[in-house]
Amino acid sequence: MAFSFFSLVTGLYVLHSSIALLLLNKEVPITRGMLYPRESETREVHSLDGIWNFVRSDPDNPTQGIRDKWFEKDLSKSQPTIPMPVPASYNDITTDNLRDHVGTVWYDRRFFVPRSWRTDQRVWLRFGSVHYEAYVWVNGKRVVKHEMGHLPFEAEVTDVLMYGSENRITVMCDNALIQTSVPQGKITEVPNDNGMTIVQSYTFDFFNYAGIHRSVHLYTTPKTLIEEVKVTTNLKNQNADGEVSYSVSVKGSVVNEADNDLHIQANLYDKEGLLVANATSDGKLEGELQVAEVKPWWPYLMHPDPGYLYQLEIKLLAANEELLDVYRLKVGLRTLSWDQTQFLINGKSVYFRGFGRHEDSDIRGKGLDNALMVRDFNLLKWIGANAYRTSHYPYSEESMQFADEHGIMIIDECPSVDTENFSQELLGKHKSSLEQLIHRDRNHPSVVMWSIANEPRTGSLTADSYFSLVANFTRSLDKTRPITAAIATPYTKDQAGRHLDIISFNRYNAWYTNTGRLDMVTQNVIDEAVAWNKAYQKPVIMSEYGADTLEGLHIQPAYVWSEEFQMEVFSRHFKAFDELRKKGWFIGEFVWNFADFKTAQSYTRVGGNKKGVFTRARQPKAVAHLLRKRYFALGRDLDQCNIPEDIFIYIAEWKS
Ligand code: BDP
Repeated sequence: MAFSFFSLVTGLYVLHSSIALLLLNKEVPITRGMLYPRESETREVHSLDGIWNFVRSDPDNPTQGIRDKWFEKDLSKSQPTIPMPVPASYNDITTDNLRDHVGTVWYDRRFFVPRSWRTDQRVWLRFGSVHYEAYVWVNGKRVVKHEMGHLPFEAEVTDVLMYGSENRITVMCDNALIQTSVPQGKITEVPNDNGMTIVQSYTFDFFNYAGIHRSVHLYTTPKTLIEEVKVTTNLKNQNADGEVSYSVSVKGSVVNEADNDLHIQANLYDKEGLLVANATSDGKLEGELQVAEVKPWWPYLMHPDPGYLYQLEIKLLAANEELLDVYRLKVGLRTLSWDQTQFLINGKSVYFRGFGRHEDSDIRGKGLDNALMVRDFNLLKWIGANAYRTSHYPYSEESMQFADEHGIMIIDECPSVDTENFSQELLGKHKSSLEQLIHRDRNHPSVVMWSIANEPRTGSLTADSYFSLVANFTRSLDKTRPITAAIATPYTKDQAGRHLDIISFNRYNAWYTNTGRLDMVTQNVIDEAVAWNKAYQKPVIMSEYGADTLEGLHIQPAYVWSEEFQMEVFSRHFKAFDELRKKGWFIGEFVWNFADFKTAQSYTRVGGNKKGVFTRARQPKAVAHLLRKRYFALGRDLDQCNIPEDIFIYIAEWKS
């Protein structure tokens, strides 16, 4: 009996390990180009944002539009259309059940291309993001297909455009998530009152908003163009001098690089527009700029002048010095380093005080909204945060630029959330999501860490080999930043931590475990953080903690869902964090969540997840004032920042 039980266990183990071994490290497609569209003396940018025409497909017949070739003429000739704003999620725009639509939807619009664009140049069509899968036609010809929300894609459309006349763009977008998409979901057919219906389900805790989420641009480039710019920076002599290394790749050169025909003139300007360094690469498309008396990029509250950015001007020149193309980007000079106990920026140890967030708001869903973005950064600065994690997918490029400007550090997360049922196909897509993310964000000084997943199911041996492959792949693309993942699997079972540089854990003491027990928070947090550190000997971050809170609900003594309870939960965590900080390897605290956000319908969610420190309308709950005091107190103690005058309101004269 004992023997057969043993063989059964061994058999299962072998089976499990062999599944683990089946995951192979296959190549993933590598992104080219995709520089953020910027105007220059050689480039023009036109926006295609606005009101588009929109059709939802019959959920039972999602490919009808392809078969019937809806892209060959105006959508309105095939189906009745409704107006739809771009960028925006389509879900909350109408008053009917478009919110819960599963499958494909179609967009189209007409646009003019000026006659002047016919000259000797190229035209590109670029999407900031479409969730989840997009097929794009211009004048009836398919120009690009892209899978993965929250990431940009583009296509050259020079030869399909009609110059000096009207053109049509058609987009089919599919929101279906399956077991091999990133993130994963399930599509099932279930009986309803009228027969059968298609249902989308997913385990992650935010609404699967879909549509054309970010801006659509047409832009021109010369025929021979700067296709890629990769920048790394370094500081030397105790941050007195700086170095910017750049490498450029060019598309469409008539002669190859080895012939020394093309070269780069790189100029670096400071904030006042003064030239501080320049170099002309000699037949090469890369080089270094030395910056004396450099102003390093520092995080908010770690320096009186945070987020200092230079402008790097890249000029592509022909052999005869003819200017072929110009591209400018902002550059922050800083160094990152890490070891078994700390994470340093410019040689100074960092303590992260931040948030997990969402791109989410009323009506627009996950659509880019500049007003919301600027308000969010004002709130981040008001509350004294120095960091956030782009939970649980890449955020807009515009927000990454804003974070650079304001000195907010970003833990940049790919869209893999609740990762499970590890398969070869999933691994390929997961790696591709990281490849696209790193390609997009590698030049941002604000990006200080890559997060390769949120709450993956890391308890199995398959997870071990899966995350070893994902982490090594990420390192192969960027060695300058550490890797983390926000883990909720208990440390006793976790198989992923050994592949990370920094351990992040999510835990909801007094909420999902020991609900309401405020007396069971502090010691549990300390014990768990200590255990993670002991297991892996790496720096530890608490990447999520919090409690759902209905704004305006007050109950004394504290009771779940009340503002008092949220404040108490936070305060008990603060106590644990201060104990942990003394140990020397605890490097950060991230509240869940910055603001209330929408989720799928569930009886545990009242109109969505209410763990926000701010409401969905971006107004503070009571806890925001408490958190503000802590974040500034930490800033003063650790980084000698100034405290805003209004942080302590007058109550009485204290007699000591
Ligand atoms: C964590 C998830 C996060 C959820 C949060 C919650 O990482 O996405 O929103 O729990 O339940 O497990 O509030």
